[in-house]
Amino acid sequence: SNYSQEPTRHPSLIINAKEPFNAEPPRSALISSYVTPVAMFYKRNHGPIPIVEDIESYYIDIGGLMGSSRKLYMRDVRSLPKYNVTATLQCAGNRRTSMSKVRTVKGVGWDVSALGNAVWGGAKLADVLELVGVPKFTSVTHSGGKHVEFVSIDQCKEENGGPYKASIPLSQATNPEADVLLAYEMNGEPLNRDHGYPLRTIVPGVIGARSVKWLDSISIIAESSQGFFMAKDYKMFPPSVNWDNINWDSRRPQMDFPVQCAICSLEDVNAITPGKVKVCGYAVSGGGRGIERVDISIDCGKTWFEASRYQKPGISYVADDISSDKWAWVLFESIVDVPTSVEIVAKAVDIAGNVQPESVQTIWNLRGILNTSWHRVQVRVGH
Ligand code: MTE
Ligand code: MO
Repeated sequence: SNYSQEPTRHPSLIINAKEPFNAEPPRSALISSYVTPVAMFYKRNHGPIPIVEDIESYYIDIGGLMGSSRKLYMRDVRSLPKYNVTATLQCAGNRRTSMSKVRTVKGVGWDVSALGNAVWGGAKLADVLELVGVPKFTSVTHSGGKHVEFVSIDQCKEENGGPYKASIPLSQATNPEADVLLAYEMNGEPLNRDHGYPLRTIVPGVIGARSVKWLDSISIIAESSQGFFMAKDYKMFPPSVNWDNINWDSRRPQMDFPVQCAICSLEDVNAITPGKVKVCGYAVSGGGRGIERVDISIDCGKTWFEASRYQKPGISYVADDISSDKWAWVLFESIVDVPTSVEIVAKAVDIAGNVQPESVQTIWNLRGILNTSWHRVQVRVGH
């Protein structure tokens, strides 16, 4: 593996690890547009960025526990109906740095920007699987297939130089309403190398780790993928588990992400003049659960008031609005009067009534995933 042919990236990205390249935008970039520009979208890799030169001869193999197998070329993918799905992709390690302050965790550190909201264009996986004889709404094939595994062409050190792999249940893959895509576009442009050129999976509402980039093959398998990132990573353990007593098989691979929000208009280091302060950020939940509410407090959670939410700038968001983007974040905004130095807190509630936990201590886990605790920023009033 080597890193001599990495793509060029935007200079304002904050680099959390150089090789493999892992970077997130500054907080403020996330709230400057509803759809995150490709250049400002976080980049999460486990190896060098692959190069696919000849798009005409590029294909993915589809096979496994099913009727038939075949090679799928880009022209085959493009011949299927094209869908544009607005979906927020979020790394399970988002906000890991603040969890690591409780107790050391393993993994790349991230502030609050290991996520982004994009319009993904491509074919539905449910349509692709139909091409090889797997009907819509199948949960098990005649030969016992229950999961769909995606294998990449990249080379990851955790796989000893082998490819990145992940799987999702067949029932989700064959459900057109789940909007699982084989995507070749991001925000109306061909995917770029960092984000999976020429073809990647997008699994809306699920942690980013299952949206495999740079596809090489897809296969129907009986059990969930035994790849490192499914079996030995991206699982949520209780706070009592440490590296001496960990039993990876005791937990299932994390799929949906929980309700999350973060304030992006302020950093802990900001010194402001007393008066009105704009508190803006994002809120998102997994599994297609929309956001019901975002609450703001400036007295450590004793009293709260509600922020306004929108998906289209200027139009407030209604959680049960049929036209709302169910896989996508809402942005929120609130004007707060800050007379003295305070901690500003935000928490979101999703449409199932799930609410973010108050403290990061209670959800600490050794891999540092799913830090969805109330988001706090310290605002210093200076002069
Ligand atoms: N796919 C491959 N082939 N290799 C990877 O390292 N990283 C995963 C996922 N798909 C990864 C991958 C993880 S952990 C995340 S969070 C998302 O891709 C990040 O996607 P992005 O870099 O397009 O933001
Ligand atoms: Mo991730």
